[in-house]
Amino acid sequence: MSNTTLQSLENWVKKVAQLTAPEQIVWCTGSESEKKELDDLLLSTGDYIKLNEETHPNCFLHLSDPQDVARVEHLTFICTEEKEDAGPNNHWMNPQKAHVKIDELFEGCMQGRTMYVIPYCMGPIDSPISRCGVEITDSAYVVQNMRLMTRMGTPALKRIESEGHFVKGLHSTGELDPDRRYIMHFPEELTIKSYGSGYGGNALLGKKCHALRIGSYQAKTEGWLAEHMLILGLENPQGETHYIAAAFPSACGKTNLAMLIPPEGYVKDGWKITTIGDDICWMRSGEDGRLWAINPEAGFFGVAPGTAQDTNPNALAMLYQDTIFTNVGLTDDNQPWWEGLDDRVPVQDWKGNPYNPENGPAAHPNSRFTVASKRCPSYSPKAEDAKGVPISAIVFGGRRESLVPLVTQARNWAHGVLMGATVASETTAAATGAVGVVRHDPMAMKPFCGYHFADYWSHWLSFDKKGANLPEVFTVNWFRKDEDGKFMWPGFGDNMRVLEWIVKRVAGRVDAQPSALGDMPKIEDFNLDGLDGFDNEDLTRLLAVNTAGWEDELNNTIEYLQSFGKRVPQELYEELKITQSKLE
Ligand code: GTP
Ligand code: SPV
Ligand code: MN
Repeated sequence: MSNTTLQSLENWVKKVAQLTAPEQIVWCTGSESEKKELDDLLLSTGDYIKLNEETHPNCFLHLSDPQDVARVEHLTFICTEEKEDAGPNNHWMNPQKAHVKIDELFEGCMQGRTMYVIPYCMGPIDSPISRCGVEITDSAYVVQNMRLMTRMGTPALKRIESEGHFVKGLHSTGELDPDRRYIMHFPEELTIKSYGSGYGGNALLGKKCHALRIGSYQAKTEGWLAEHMLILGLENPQGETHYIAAAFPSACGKTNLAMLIPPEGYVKDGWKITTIGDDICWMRSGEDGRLWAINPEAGFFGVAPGTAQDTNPNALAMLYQDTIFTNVGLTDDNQPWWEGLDDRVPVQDWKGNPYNPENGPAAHPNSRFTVASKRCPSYSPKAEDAKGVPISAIVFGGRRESLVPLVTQARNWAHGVLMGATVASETTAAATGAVGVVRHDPMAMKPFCGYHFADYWSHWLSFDKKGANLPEVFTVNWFRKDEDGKFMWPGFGDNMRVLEWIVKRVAGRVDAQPSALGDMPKIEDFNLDGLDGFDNEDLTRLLAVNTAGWEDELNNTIEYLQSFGKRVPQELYEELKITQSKLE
């Protein structure tokens, strides 16, 4: 009996089985009994540690190989026929060579293992914006994560069969040897091959590999946008909701902003934030000229450290049930624990060793939780809406301890695209390599754009056409530090104050203070009520433009843009010149 009516899928699975030689093949349906069986299997193999059933029912801890705890950008390749199409922003390999290289690793790699076939849909099953894929993997842990992160199983398979096409993703954990590890993308073949890692973005192929790298390539070809953005709904006391999409690099605050709970005074006045997504946003122009967005994911793969009652209570509330924790510490009564959670002292660290602060943190800095979106108290029913939500504002940001002001509004769309293209941010533990180094991360897509950045910027600019009713664009920075290395802006829930100004600007309810970088809040329009230890003077400092510093930054930006060669749209240079002349 065949497993699917789609011959191309059946054939591909057969071909992969011939290459990888699994002991058995399981087609995932997404059923509850299948979930239970795999949980039991993972417990029996030691890949899962059962957490305290009273405090954390149906929650599990997985500890990765210590050499496999983050994305590996130096082993991630975009394999297009022409090298130039991948651009200087990507590592490139000739597709024929890449297939040979990685297929050698896949050969016989599933002997004695089970091969899981996971049909999945990125986005609501009935949305025209959604796209489907099939991931083949030999990791039951990956299956359980995909179960939470995507709409997987029979409904997805049905959609794939009726559409007749899908993104092919082949994954094996292999030997977890960093020297035998590659994450390869073949955008022109809508294919992904990932070998040698079981972690996050390297292994859950629907996420960064499909929804961003392959997705951005498809988006460019078909006229839409696949972005590394959260989506939130902001309801004001008048009952109007504005949807905001915001791009911050990995581990720079998307999950936190997406689930923000406003300060007390705001809640009293009737302000409310709802969550559509925390990591990825697919947008396209609607008939009304606006950009309409969906969250292609169905779950959160969020950073654990720093998640606490006073920073992100909505996130914490969803983590007491049906959650997979990866690489966090354990308390003496088997509860998950990470730095910043509370003042209990854990007994076990993320390597499974007895906790000793001299060996470093209990939780790995990139330790994560995986949980279904519907468990989030602020999750919006609009996230399930097939047509998506209309975006009023796009926000770009990064982690910058100096120079970049709290908030700036772009003069127009082209200036907004420049703002996005010139974001630089301090690196974090979300990828292997040095942490805290400032690097350019345009639109927070440096590790995720599946093609040449210059073409990507042209694509962004192309949305400014007749009939378009585009979002306003802003830049923010929550991470300025003072001389003592302390964050100057309280951040977290208080970021609401910046969002309020943003939606008031969108609605034309408030004036702005022009600056060389763009429009900024007038001090008197910015709500600081109830904010202890932060006054107008502090705000003035956070909105100041350091002319000399910005002259350097812009010179550096020009050099950066020039490194992308002739394909860079001239409009970006023109906008940059305008900013430079305003600085003088
Ligand atoms: P990815 O899942 O890697 O894409 O990360 P993300 O962009 O969703 O980042 P997340 O919200 O998980 O935040 C990463 C880290 O930044 C956490 O340790 C947070 O506690 C911290 N953080 C988030 N928002 C703020 C803020 O407003 N101020 C400060 N100081 N830290 C923040
Ligand atoms: C990121 O690094 O931006 C993440 C985590 O969201 S991962 O899924 O590993 O890419
Ligand atoms: Mn991310």
